Amino acid sequence: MTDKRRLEDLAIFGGNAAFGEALHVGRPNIGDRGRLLGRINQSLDTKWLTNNGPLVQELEHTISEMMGVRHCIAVCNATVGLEIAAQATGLSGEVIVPSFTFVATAHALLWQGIVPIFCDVDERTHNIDPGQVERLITPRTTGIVGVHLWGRPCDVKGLEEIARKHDLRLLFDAAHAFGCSHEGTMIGNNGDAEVFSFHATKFVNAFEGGAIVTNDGGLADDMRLMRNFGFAGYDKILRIGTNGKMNEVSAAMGLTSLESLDAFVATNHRNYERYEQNLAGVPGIHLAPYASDERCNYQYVILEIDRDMTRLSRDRLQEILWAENVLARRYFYPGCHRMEPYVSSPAQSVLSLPNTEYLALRVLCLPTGMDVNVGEVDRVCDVIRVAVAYGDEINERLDHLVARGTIN
Ligand code: T4K
Repeated sequence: MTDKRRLEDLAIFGGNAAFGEALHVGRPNIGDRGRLLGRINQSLDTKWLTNNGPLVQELEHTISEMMGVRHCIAVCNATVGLEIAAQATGLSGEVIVPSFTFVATAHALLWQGIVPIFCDVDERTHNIDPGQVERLITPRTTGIVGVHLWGRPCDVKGLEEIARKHDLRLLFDAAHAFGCSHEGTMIGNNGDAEVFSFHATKFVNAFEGGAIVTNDGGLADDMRLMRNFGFAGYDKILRIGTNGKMNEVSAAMGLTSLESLDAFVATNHRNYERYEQNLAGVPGIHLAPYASDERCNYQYVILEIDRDMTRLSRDRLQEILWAENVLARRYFYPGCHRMEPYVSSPAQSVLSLPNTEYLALRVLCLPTGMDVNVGEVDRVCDVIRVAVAYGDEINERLDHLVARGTIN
């Protein structure tokens, strides 16, 4: 175990790395392996591997019950789920989305020829700012996609009001928000539909997977058809569709993951509180808060780094952590509007997204999940504390090493 107290203790200056093995953001939670393998065996025994199999149906039923939502359509991943939801709600032309999100939110639209129009986020909540949405509406706008970033709910009411007023469809990318509530109601009940991700890195995973949830029966029927090429029977195609089906092995993992949901949340919560305690007095380091009166999954531990106070940029702090084998991530740098193909698109050239730019330079995501214990959280925090305590000296030394070409 490494004790980090002085500058020389940091691995970036030759000290021993705090971790022998990499500490990842998004290490999968596995759950009860026996239950998982039992379910996979069941699928092998019955030779029903995919196409709306019994495990997929059970998963859909379980999710609907948990959310208190009428319909759940399990899909192969959230990106395809968003594509299906966008098609089913008739999105076309332009759709307003935040830029501060994983690029899949925007890609799911552009992949279908819908132009994402990037909106700025609220600096405090990191979520799309309804106050900015309205000024982006044009005659070509057909909808809004809100993202509950880090599992913290969007201003749902604000977005609903705008959607109603301008007759727009409203979807939510709820990839981060499984098991979270908003004003006492589970996420999954808002807008026309919401889409969850069960990617391996999500706290509830299905290897790859996702779910579209909605209270609109007509929309649900349509999305079920779309998930399976538009088939309504062996030879009957009712509409255009894709292959968005979840397979039985994924559903087996999803169901097994759900059985451990409470344990996963408890561990995430414990780790979050430990980070909070450890970093409370560190100047310039702010932990993005979760509402104590809502259900939260705590799967993202998000730091905001105020460079004026820490004297260290977010990128320098990340470098220091990586040298210690703590693979902290710059989610979602640099913002979709700064990525191809959006950055080269004339539609985006007039955009000014100051809060997105500001956050994209300040946010750092720290490791948590079942693979991270409190002792490890303490060691990560020790590194951050030393780094901030010696901010100016670290900069001086690193600038010197960069100038000499020793590091980049
Ligand atoms: N909307 C939002 C807001 C999203 O955040 C996402 C996905 C989506 C939509 C789309 O959902 P899906 O279509 O994927 O269902 C990860 C995930 O790949 C991505 O799903 C997720 N968001 C995003 C936030 O994070 P990256 O860029 O971090 O890389 P990745 O997945 O290669 O690895 C992350 C870390 O996890 C690595 O350090 C290694 C570790 N890892 C990863 C995998 C896959 C493991 O230890 N084991 C594994 O099996 O994207």
